[in-house]
Amino acid sequence: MIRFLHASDLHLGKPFGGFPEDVRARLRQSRQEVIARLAGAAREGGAAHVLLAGDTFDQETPAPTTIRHALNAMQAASDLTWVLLPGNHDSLAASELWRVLAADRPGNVILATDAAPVDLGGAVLLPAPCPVRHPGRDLTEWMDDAETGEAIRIGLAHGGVHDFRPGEDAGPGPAGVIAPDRAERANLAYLGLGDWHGRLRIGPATWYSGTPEADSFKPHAPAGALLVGIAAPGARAEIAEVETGALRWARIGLDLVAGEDGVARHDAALPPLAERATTLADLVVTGRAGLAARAALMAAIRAAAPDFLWHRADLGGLAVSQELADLDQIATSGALRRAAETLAQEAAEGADAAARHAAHAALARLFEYRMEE
Ligand SMILES: [Mn+2]
Repeated sequence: MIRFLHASDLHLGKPFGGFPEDVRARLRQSRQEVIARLAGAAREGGAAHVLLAGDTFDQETPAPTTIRHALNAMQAASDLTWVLLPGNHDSLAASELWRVLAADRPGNVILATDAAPVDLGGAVLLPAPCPVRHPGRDLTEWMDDAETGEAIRIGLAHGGVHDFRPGEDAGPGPAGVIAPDRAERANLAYLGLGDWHGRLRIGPATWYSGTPEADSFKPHAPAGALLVGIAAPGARAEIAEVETGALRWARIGLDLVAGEDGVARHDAALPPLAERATTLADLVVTGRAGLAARAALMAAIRAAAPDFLWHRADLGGLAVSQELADLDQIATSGALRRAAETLAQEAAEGADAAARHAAHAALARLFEYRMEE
C-alpha cells in the first residue's frame, strides 16, 4: 500500500515580468508558499510522499534564496519525503542547480536525477529525469524493462505526450514524445506527468497534475495536485484531485448587446468581494454598447478595480454606437457639438478600421469628460 501526492511545475522563482513589482513579489511568494500547502494536502490525504514531476524551479540558475527557501520548507515538513525530478526548465543541464541541491538537501529530499529505480517503501519509483531542456526522445521508454520484482511500479516524467490524432483534433495538453500508453506498456500502477500547467487525465492511471499555484489566465481546472493511493501490486490507482492554489487568475468575458445594462452584467460577473484581494482579474469586454452605457460601464470598472490584487480591462472589442440623445448630452450646439458630430461621422464612415476605431474612442472619451462634469 502506498499513498502519495503528485504535483509538478511549481516554477519557483518565476519572474512574472510585465506585472508591477509588488504584484510580482506576491506571485513569487505564493509559489514559494505552495510547498507548505502541498505538505498540508499530503498529510490530510494520509500521503507520506510528495512527488514533484519536474519544473520545481523556473530557471536553470535560481536565486540562492529561492533554492534555500524551497529546501527549508521541505525540511520543515520532515514527516514527508519529497522527490524532485529534473524537468525542462530545471533539467540536468542546470548542473550548478543540481550540485547545490545535492549538497544542501535535507535527509527527507530525494533527487531523482538518474533513470533508475528508487525505493519509496511500499512501491518503486521509476523516474525519467530530463537531461537537457529539449530531450527530443521518449525518456519513459526504459520503464518497460525496469526490473522491480513484485513491487508497485510508479512512473514520474516531464514533457508532452505523443498525440496520435491529426493536428486539428489534438486534445489539450502539450504535444510531445511520451507514449500515452506508457503506463500499460511498463506495467505502471500510476504515471505522474509534469509540463502541462493544467490538470489533465491522459488515461486511467496517467495524469498531468498541473501546477499547484496558477500562473496564467488559461482556462485550466483550479490549481492543485493529485492524491494517489495504490492498495497493492496490480490494484487500480485511486486518484483524488486536491486544490492548493492561493491566488486566482480570473479572465472575465463580458459580451454586451446594445441596450442592455452593462453595469449590472459587469457587477454580476465579478468574484465575491472576499476573494478579490487574492484575484488577478483580466476583464475582456466585447459586443456593442451606446456611449452612455459605455461611460457607465467604465465608471463601474474603475470603481471595482482597486478591490483586486491586479486588474486589467480591455474594451478594445466593444463597438460603440452613438445616438442623437448621446450627442445632445455632449452638447446641443457650438464647437463641442460640431466636434462630436464630426467624430460620429468619422466613426461610422471613416476611411479604414483604424480611423473608425480612433474616432469611436475619441467620441467615447469626450462623452466621459462631459459626464464627469
Ligand atoms: Mn512547466
